Amino acid sequence: MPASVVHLSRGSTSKVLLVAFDPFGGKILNSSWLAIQALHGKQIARHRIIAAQLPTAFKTSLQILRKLIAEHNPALIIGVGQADMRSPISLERVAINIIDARIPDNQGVQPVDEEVISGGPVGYFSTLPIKAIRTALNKADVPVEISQTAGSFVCNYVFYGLMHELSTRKLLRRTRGGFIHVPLLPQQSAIRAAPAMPLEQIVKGLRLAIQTTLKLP
Ligand code: PCA
Repeated sequence: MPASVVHLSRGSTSKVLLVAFDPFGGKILNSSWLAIQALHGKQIARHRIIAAQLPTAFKTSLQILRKLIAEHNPALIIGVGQADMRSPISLERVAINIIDARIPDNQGVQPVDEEVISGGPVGYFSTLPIKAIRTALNKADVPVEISQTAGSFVCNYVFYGLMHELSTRKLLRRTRGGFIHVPLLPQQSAIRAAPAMPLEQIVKGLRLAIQTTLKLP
């Protein structure tokens, strides 16, 4: 059997891995996790969606992400996180090699001015087609923006760690990846007068982002 047939028969290229986070900073919900859970098991452009939760914690989050990548060998990996003060869906352009935690993570760790990967490049660009995704969301009336920073907390840490894996591991050369921040849900923002977006709209935006990416070579 030719190698390509073996590859396809394993179905290893037909998955999309979505990872999001548990609640952090004293909150009881995380909109990113609720949104990707709604997509778990669904088929989009002939790919099966796998949604997994990461702890909002440095170290453990990346360890789990690496295991998930090895287990599923996905064609596309998107990290999704909650951004408390943003009203549109934010398509992150770049991950940076810094951790500067404003609050402790869920394991009480608060690194300041540390590198994500010691000696790694300053940054990695998302390999999602962010402009095409923006166009698709605009057409569907889902508020969207391109963001130049994923912050310096656990989301940027996971985003950078993901892009580092994709660019340094031979087997993942063709795997695309990126990060999307989503707003709070209305029930979360009411207390804090922060911007919000209904869950269905966040899910619609993520679905379109996945679809758009898979349709482009
Ligand atoms: N948002 C945080 C970490 C987990 C999450 O959902 C962040 O933006 O870093």
